[in-house]
Amino acid sequence: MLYPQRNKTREIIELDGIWNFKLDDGQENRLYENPLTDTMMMPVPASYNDIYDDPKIHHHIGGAWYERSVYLPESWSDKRIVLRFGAVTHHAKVWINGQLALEHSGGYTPFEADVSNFLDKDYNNRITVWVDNRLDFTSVPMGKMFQVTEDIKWLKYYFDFYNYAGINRPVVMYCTDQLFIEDVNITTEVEKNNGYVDYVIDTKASDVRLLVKDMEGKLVAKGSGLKGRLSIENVKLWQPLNAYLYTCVVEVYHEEQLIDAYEESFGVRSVEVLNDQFLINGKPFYFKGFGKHEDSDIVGRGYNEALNIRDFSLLKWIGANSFRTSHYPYAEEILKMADREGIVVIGESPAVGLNMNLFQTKDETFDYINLKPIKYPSVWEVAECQDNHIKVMEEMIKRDKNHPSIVMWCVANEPASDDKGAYEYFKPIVNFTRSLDPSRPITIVEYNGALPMTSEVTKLVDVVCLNRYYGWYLATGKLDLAEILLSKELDGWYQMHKKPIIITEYGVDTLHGNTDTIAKLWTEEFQEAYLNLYHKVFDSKKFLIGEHVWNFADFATAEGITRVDGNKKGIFTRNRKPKKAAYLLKDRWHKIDSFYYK
Ligand code: GCB
Repeated sequence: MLYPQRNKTREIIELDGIWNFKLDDGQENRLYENPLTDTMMMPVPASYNDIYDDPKIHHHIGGAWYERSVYLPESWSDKRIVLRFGAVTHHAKVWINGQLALEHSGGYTPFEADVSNFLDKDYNNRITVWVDNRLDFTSVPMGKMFQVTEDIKWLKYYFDFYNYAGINRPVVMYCTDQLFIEDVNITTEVEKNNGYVDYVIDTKASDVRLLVKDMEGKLVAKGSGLKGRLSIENVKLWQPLNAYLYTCVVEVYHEEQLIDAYEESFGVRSVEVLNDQFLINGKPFYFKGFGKHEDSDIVGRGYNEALNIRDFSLLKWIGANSFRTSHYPYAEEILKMADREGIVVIGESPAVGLNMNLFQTKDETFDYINLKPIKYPSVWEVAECQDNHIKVMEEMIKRDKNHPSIVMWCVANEPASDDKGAYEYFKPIVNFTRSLDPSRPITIVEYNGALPMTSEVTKLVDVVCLNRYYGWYLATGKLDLAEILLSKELDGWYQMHKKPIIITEYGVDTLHGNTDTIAKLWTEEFQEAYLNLYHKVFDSKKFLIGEHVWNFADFATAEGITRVDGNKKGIFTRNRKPKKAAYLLKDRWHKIDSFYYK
């Protein structure tokens, strides 16, 4: 799906700003039929949870209503008009002037529709959005409603970040001609000094012309037709931390008149997993960076431009070259920043927490009303989300395929890969992902409990990605033991599978300012000691090709007895202040080149 663009032929109306808002009364009533009454102000984009001092809004489970209106300019009268949401978490229904115009499930990918027929050109059109934050066993991610009595209910979700909801990303209306460019697909190959650009343009138009321009705006290649191959002589490659972007200008003509145009930027680079190396442009790359979150004060998971640029600045400051979009596809704007800054990205789907046992609490394993224990089933016996998982892989790849920064797809984070049924669940999803994008390697991130001989999914992936917490969740505080366990386990994975390994999570909860002469749990000194130990082990393994610390910054989670005001494994606080360990990483990573470290 193309990102909205303003150019010679396309116009945009931004619909961000203050919308009317109210919580659903639980009846899921027909509030879209008339203008909403008794509303409050709600910023868009933002999560609604932390804007007001009202626990009912913060803890809300269920539907919520948003509303605003829009006038269309005269010039749009014979145009195709599209309404597009960057992301609404997790389900949305949208009415225009009381008529249902679009519907979408999946809280981290965009959706749009041609709404021309719903709009009144002479009228202030009312847009009403119903947002639902509930999850179940069919959704990605999964969740479950526990209803003890009519009033006592909670939404259990099987992931460690706050279930922020609302219109979390920008909303726009844009217009195109009736004959328009639907999609632009670009893949590249490199051979000696030449770059090859293979393109496929989706459009009903027949006269399609392409121009490729370099960063100075100089024409470097020209083509025409719906598909083809262009070559760029003396090509400048997109390199980690040294990005170079070309622009492909696609134009559609009718009777020699320009009727639609779209400019897609792309980089020329190659990616390949060969033996125990991850090659970018033919050279072995070493991942240094973080698992992140889209998370900040007040706006929650709402798109936050200033914060995102600040984060890229900190990534550069600390010497990182990559991050993973844990645990959902991030805003398109963030990927554009990564393309431009040369930050390498592992693009992850929202399939987090297909591993309910990791998250069970006493409340869910004991039926208080009938006073008996409840047996927790294996996730593969209850998950009904395979179709939606495939759908979200498709949405993510269709949205993100042209970003040079994305070098690998992560199909899921920490599923119960060692439970019977994991292989059957993942095989069709991985096959589908490969068929849609054969150009990028694939991974599934393994949880603490999965071992080289028990994981059923390692044979499906190109790179083994492990989240490891020896010294924290296991062998708590015993770093000498942690060192032995980590080292042995890493050797075990490599010996058995002969695939390169990235540690996609390692880290400890650390309270900023909590310091001690003895490196005790939760102190800044312990975080440093833990990282030093892991780095010593990493440096002794040639097949270990990357280190992503968990997490870039402290972030909000559901309340719980192991979370003090959220997850504190950040190297930066939630306000982006460095903990002591930030300097340790800065020192280490600036000495590690992106290429040929191993
Ligand atoms: C994990 C999860 C991540 C959690 C982290 C933790 O393995 O992938 O979402 O936040 O552990 O801190 O427990």
